[in-house]
Amino acid sequence: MTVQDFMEKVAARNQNEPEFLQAVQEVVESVWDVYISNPQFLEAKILERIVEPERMILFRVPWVNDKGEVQVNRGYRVEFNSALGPYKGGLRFHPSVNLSILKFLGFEQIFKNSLTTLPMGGGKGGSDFDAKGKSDSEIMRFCQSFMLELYRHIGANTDVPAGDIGVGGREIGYLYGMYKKLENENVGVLTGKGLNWGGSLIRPEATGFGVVYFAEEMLKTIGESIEGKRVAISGFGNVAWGAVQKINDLGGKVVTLSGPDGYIYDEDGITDDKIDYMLYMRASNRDVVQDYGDEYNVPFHPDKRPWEVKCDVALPCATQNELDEVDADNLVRNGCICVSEGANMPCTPKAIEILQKNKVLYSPGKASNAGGVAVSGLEMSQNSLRLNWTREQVDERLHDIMKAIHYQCVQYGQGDDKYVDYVRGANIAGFLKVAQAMLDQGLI
Ligand code: NDP
Ligand code: 2IT
Repeated sequence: MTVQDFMEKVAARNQNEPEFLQAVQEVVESVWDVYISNPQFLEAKILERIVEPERMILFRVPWVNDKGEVQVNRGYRVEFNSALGPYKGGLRFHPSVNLSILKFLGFEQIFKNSLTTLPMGGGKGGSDFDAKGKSDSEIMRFCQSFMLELYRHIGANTDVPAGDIGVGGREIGYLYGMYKKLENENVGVLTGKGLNWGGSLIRPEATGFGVVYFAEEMLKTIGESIEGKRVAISGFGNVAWGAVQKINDLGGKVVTLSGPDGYIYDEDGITDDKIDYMLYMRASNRDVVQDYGDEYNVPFHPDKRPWEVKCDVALPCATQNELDEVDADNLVRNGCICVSEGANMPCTPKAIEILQKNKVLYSPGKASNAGGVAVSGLEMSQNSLRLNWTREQVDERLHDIMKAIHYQCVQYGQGDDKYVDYVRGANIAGFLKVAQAMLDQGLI
């Protein structure tokens, strides 16, 4: 059997799911040699089993808008793999959401969670709900209706959702309120909760902080650091917000942000005094980055991506497939030395090939954006202990976890020329732990 034979079978079973197949292809290519040289894995058909979700739940989400009109959305939860612990992963609310996207995200989450060193399985969920232009009460009613079905499938020891695109602290609050009303219990069934009701310090910043900690580790391998570097960031959501803060802390300068409408270029940098404006833009539900350009009188480039500007480090933090081969060529030509993914699968396979061929330090999201789910894991620990750790305690653990993930990538991904293939490293390290756990637990 070859990778191609294997992928043909997966493709036949998962038609019209390009994002899912893209994610599977990458992992299968990375782990293939390890897989076929281990008779136990082969006999137990670990890879065939790992690409099949343990359970997928699809449901109707009816709600009423401010005009009194009935609306219908679709809700999903993909419970992909529980070998390492309860299913764990975010909820995405975005009009583009479909089964292919949630299966790709759930699949990636298995290996990401494995890399964190914490006991968490992989899952993902969400809805095609579009928050753009919706009022706060509409968002609340939608979240309540969504939980009215989801609650029976999740639990603090079963499946623990969190945020992703379109789901932040506000949405988690409405979802948690409804869960509590239905189950009459206060438990760590969701993460990303508010600080006064079970949330963890640093969780909002965690993904962005983690991406930058990871980039710092990558840069160290070539004797470099974030200090003094020009950084291009895409998105202006939760992940981008945390990354900007940490880049500033470490003495770098972020010169771009982007949205579905284009990107802004701020030569003076997104300095600390401008960071709160990112929160304002997200909470406005307008979904445009042009507002930043107007507010600070800096250039806005409509319908363009930030990868055409000169930068040393690029952190794609918006969404999947937002950096293609043309963008990768531009980055290489402009002297970019490090691309670390904040979003899930933002670089296309061709872009990755170009970056790696040019020996640019490149890390896949499952390694570099794992800080978010890692601190979610720490939130679960604090909930179980009924204790809150300090900012410093959580940040230190996060930093240590990002270093541990980096170490695993180097261990399995470093080649003879010392260049680290972080894709191979992350996939093999993440896979081995899950595969062994599946073997240990028998045919389930
Ligand atoms: P947010 O909703 O806070 O921000 C997402 C940003 O990306 C927004 O600016 C959003 O604009 C933009 N965006 C979404 N879709 C598109 C699109 N098709 N084209 C251009 N821009 C788009 O989400 P997060 O910051 O939480 O998530 C960003 C990425 O990071 C996602 O890939 C997510 O999976 C990943 N991630 C998130 C983690 C977390 O803890 N939050 C953890 C690890 C990874 P708009 O909504 O208006 O389209
Ligand atoms: O993609 C991700 O890792 C997340 N959206 C965070 C998941 C979580 O459970 O915190």
